[in-house]
Amino acid sequence: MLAVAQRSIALLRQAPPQLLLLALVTFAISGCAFVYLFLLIVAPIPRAPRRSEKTYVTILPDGSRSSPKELSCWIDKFAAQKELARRNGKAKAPEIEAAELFMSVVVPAYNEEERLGGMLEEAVAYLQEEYGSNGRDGGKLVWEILIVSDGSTDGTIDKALDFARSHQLSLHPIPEKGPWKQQKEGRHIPHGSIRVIVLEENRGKGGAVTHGMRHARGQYVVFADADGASLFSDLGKLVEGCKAVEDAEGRGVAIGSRAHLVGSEAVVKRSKLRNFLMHSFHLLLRLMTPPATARIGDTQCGFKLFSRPALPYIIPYMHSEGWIFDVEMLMLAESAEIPMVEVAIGWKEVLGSKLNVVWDSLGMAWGLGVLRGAWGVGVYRRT
Ligand SMILES: Nc1nc2c(ncn2[C@@H]2O[C@H](COP(=O)(O)OP(=O)(O)OP(=O)(O)O)[C@@H](O)[C@H]2O)c(=O)[nH]1
Ligand SMILES: [Mg+2]
Repeated sequence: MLAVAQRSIALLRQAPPQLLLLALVTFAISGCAFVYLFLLIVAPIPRAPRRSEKTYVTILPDGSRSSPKELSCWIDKFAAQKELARRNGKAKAPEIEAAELFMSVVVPAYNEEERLGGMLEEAVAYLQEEYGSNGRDGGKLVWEILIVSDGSTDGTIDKALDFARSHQLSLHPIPEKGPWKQQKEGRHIPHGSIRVIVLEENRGKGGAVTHGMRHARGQYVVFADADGASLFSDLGKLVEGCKAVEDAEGRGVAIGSRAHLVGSEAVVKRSKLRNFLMHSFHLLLRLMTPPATARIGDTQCGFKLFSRPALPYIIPYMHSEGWIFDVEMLMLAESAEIPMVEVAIGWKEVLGSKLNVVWDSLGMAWGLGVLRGAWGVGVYRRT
């Protein structure tokens, strides 16, 4: 082995410099081509939404379940306008269609029949109190909740619709148990506030969130986990934070953050392995992401708010279907120079997490590597 190496080095020494240079360039080009091809094969490309996934069901005023209705989809209209502008040689990108209501809440839900009720109870309590007149006196809706069932095989869909029915029909709905505070009675909500979208097959949290955000009608769009771990009433802080940093086009992102809780009881109580993996992931993030994303203390919190004008710069270019999607969203926002702000929120450990600490951490590290590589070599495009 040593002899072979020595012979090769001797041969290289004898070779003319032009030949050496050629060998080096060929080696570099084939290396780049290999990396590009590899990333082309492994980088996830989301599947197109199926016909049924572009519909929703809700509860009608008489309490019955609606037949599937067409979802309004800003992204389809936006893409069509963009294509038209391109054909007409216009350089300026079109604007996203106007909001129909103030707040859209997207809830990704994978087998969440146990946890969804408590989260919804808190969400509607806050939304109805804060943006009160939702649909009152036949008026327009002010908020909506889009529950995206991510190929759930349990009773998630029925749970969501039962919640909508009981809260819209009864004057005194029986409150669901929530992780934060118990109310004496549930909140009465107008019909149509809750829409259920069903993905035929499981895509992962990133796929479910992105799908919901393609169909949001709000001026602000927040996604929130179905487990109710984030203190929902901190939504107001996110809105304030976002408004404070929005640019001239109204673009802004507010990132719910648990970074201030590191060292607190809730985090310390987590297993040593989980905390170790969390810190390793943060280190990896800091090394591999561009500066504004790298500065964010908590990229993974399931409570992030986007102003509507920011959406066309992020949602059409999303690829990640799994847990790493938050990082992709933030990197896209950063590359479009959208102002971002991290906002400390209340948070609570909720039983029933489906996260597999070891496998999902490995998956996240792999996902981050592929994402960064695909960005670097141009497999993922951002315009
Ligand atoms: N595990 C999992 N969750 C999904 C999936 N698709 C959507 N989700 C939703 O993603 C959200 C986060 O799931 P959790 O199990 O609470 O995971 P987490 O919040 O990242 O982790 P914890 O901090 O342990 O709670 C929930 O609303 C899930 O229902 C999926 O394919 N798998
Ligand atoms: Mg959770």
